[in-house]
Amino acid sequence: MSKNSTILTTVLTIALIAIGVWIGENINLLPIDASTNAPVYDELFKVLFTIGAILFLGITGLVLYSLIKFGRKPGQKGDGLAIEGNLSLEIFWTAIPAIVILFVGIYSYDIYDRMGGMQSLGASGHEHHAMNSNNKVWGGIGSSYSPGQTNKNEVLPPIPIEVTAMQFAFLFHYPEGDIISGELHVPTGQPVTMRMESKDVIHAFWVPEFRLKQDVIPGQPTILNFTPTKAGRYPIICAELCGPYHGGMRSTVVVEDSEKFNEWFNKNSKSPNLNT
Ligand SMILES: [Cu+2]
Repeated sequence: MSKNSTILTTVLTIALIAIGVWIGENINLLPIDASTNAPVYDELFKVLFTIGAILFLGITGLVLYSLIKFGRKPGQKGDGLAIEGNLSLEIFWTAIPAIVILFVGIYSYDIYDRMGGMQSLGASGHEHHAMNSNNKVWGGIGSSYSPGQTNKNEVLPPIPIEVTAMQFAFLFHYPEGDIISGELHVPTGQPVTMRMESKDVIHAFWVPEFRLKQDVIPGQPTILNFTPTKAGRYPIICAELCGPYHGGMRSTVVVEDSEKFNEWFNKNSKSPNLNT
C-alpha cells in the first residue's frame, strides 16, 4: 500500500466510525423510557446500532466502490487476475469480526446481568396467598437493578401482582387488596414483582416502554420485576403467537403517582386496607 492510500484509508475509517457514532447517538427509534430498565437497555441498543451503522455503511461503501473501480470496462476481454489467498488480509477480516462479536456478547451479558436477568427464579412455589409486603419473594428479571439515583435510602417494598394469561387476555390479581383487574395499575418509583402463569398456551408479556418482555407459560410460573419511572398509559402486548386472536391480545398498564395509585387501589380493594 502506498503512503497516500494508507492515509486515505485511515481518514476514511475514522470518518466512518465518527458517522456511525453520530448515527447511534442521534437515532430515535424507541418509545419513551418508562422503567428503570429502559436506560440500561437503551445503552445496549445505542452501541449495537452504532456497530450496525458502521458495518452497513462500510460494507455498502466498499461494494459500491469496487463495482465502479473494478468492474469490467468496455472493450475488456478475458478473465481477471487469478488471486489466491492473502494471509494477512484473512487474519485481519477474521480478527475484526471476532473481536466485535466477543465484545457484543460480553457487553450484552453485562446488561442482562445489570437488569437482574441472572438471578435465579427462586421461590416459585404456590404459597403466594401468605404474601404480604414484608415477604421477600419472587426474584427474577429486572429486580436487582437500581440506577445510581436519588432515593437509595428509602427502598419501598415491591408490590406483588399475579398475572394470568389466557387466550386472549391478561388478568391482574393484587393479593394484598384482592383486586382483579384487566388493566395493570402501578405507581411510579416503587418496584413491582409479577408472578405470571398461563392457563392455556404460551403467551408473552411485553411492555415496550418498560423494555421488558417475559414469556408466560402454562404450568411453570415466571417472574418479572420492574420499577416504573414515568406516569402514563402504555400498551401491554402479547408477544407470542398464541392463537387466532393473538393480535388482539392487548391490555394497558397505567402508571400513576403513588397518590393516584393508592386512590385506585383503595377504591377497588375488597379486603381491609393494608396499603397504609
Ligand atoms: Cu397471547
